[in-house]
Amino acid sequence: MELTPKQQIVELLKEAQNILVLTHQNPDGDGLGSILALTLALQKLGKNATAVSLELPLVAFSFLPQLALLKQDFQSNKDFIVTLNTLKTQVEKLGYKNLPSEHKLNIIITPNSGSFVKEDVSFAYGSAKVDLIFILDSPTLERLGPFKDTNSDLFYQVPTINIDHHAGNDHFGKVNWIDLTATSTAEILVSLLESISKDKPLLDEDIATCLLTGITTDTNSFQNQNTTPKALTVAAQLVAAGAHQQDIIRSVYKTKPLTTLKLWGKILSRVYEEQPHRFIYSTVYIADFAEIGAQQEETSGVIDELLKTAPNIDFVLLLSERRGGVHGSLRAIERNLDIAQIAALFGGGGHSAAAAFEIPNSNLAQSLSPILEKIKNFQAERLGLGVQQQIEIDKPSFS
Ligand SMILES: [Mn+2]
Repeated sequence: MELTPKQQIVELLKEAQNILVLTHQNPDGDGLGSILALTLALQKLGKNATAVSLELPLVAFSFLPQLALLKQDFQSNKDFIVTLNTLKTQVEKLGYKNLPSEHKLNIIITPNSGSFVKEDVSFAYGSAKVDLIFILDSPTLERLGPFKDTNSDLFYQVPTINIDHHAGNDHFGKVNWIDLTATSTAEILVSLLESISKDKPLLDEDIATCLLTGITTDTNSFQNQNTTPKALTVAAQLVAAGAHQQDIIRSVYKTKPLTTLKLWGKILSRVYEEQPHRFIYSTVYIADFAEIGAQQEETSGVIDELLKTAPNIDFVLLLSERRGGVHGSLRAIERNLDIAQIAALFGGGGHSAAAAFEIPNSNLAQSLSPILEKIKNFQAERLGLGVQQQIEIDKPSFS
């Protein structure tokens, strides 16, 4: 009988001792909360688990428990092993001599009798000191960013477990647990933790706080359409286990640096309404970030917390100019609109309620009008704007 991904993970964990836990580049609340929670849980089981994120977490996540566990660098074992065949000749003495001026190291082997020949020597690479890798909340290996490039050997040598909830996940792992109905990777982990330690419950205050952070941020504090009864039940379970829900809300939702408020002010002052195409958009320029001293990431939130509250529209678009291109963030308000279709017009993607796209090597001066034109055409077709007159003639009672 074939094992489920969860059962396969439980089996792999029985053998594994040195475990690496990773998430995507620029980790969000779900990525960070998930790797911290899993690392803490594995350590409780006596495993040598290490969470690595090359970037420091955003200030908003500094409340997360045990953040010090997070390593900003990682060296996989790159030992070079010289093997000597001692079947015919035994070693009497072993030494080495460093010759820095010649950039050489001599390894000196003295036989007890007879002599060694060239054929007695062979070379190998040490196996990585990692025997299992978890990759959490990352739809592709590429999303790991620079970590993937500097440790590419590791992903060939060591089995990888891919746990995620994104529709675009490309099943890069040896084991893939992709649950599209889960709000977050953290929600999937709650079920995993129950299975890997049936006798002794792993949830404690810290682990529960990390996991609740993932569910809270990926549902935008239980406001998004993706908030399922299951997510609420799991969240209740985590609060009961001691999760510090108020810390999460205060740090993630009720505290904003001044630079963020100023940046959001700029964005709000530039909101344009496109009617009858039923959307609003705003723009933020590289010069704005420089002037305010704000970081790129500080735009996140303005769209969900403020722009989305606009009335009589189907969706919101925020265009931010970045080094190397223009980034578009989209959020649907109208339930029957799959916003990923609009992102796809520009080669992007996402979920039906939230999606994004990237226009490389461009700036807003070049790309703003063509982007708006394409979206207006899409909406005109969708809403039947061009043929409105005809509809009224055909169906006089339409109004
Ligand atoms: Mn997530």
